Amino acid sequence: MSDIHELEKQILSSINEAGDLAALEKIRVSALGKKGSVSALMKGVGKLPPDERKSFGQQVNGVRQALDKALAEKKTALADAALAERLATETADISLPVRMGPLSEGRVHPISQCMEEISEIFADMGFSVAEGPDIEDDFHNFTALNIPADHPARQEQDTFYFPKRADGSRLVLRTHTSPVQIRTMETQKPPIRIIAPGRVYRCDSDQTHTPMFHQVEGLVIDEETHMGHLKWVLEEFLKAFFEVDEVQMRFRANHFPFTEPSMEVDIRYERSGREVRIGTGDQWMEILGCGMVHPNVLKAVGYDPDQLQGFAFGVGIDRLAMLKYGMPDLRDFFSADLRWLKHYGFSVLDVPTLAGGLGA
Ligand code: 2NL
Repeated sequence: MSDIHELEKQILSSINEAGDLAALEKIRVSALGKKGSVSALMKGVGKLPPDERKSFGQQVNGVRQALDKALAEKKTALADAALAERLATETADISLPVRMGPLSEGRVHPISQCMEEISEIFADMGFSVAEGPDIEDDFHNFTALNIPADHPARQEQDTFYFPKRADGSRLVLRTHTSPVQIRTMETQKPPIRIIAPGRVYRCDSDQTHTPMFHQVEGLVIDEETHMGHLKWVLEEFLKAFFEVDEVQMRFRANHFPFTEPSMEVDIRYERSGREVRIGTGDQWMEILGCGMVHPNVLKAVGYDPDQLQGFAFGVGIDRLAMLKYGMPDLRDFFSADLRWLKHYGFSVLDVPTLAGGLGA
């Protein structure tokens, strides 16, 4: 009997002295492993006379539990010590200047910067960012948005179509980011508050149009969101984006298949030299489209238009970026000219935040 306790004492003391995790594991295997000393005792239990079996078995079990506990405690202690050691020796001087290299040389494209800024502004109003595929099917890009088969927006010249598939259907490059909101409504329950920024594609190319451009759409769906909320959200967005205290907006009736009523929004601006000033002046510039989500769109995603309602809007990001950063030509965005990017690009380390100034 005393053998067991002698063995236990020995193992406990070697556990106590183990200098690292590898040594500890060796001790565990030599005691509790398949061929370990304690496991061997356990195997011997069967050979004992029946009247000794029970009490001996209990003792070996007790030893095993004590060893398990000691091993676990030592393991934690060793891990803590290893972490403390690393914290003490691996220091980083965060006040050192950034080393020359990709982080300091590279620039964030103004459009990426704008998308970050826009996401930051809407996040502050409780919106989250949704994403979806650039290649879409007809349902998500058109049908669910109340764009019927004979609608001009489906015409070949506007949409990049993929070749017909076996079933006759054709995939498209998304012509707006609306399909992202359709997919969100299909998979989530209201209330919904999202923006969907991203690339969109139209078969159109001239001085003011590129075949790929950037858009951000917003969507709010719940039981009582109305046009007053829409107006407030847009006003807050425009003020924050252009970093001005006041903006004046003008809502003009318009038509989109996916909203009813639909409106285009102009903002007041003026030119001073080559600069465009937003918020003051006597000129109006069309800046975005919006409206209350059409009941047919709600039906297409399985919502009940008698229970739910909300607004949506769409803004072109490229022109917003040109306005904000005073860039004269849209085509420079896509010319991949490093000199241009050095001039207009943003440092990787200038993360836009509302508190720190967006375009810092
Ligand atoms: C524009 C107009 C707009 C929307 C986009 C939208 C999305 C869903 C439902 C309803 Cl899922 N509407 N999007 C609504 C109004 C206008 O964009 O001129 N964009 C540059």
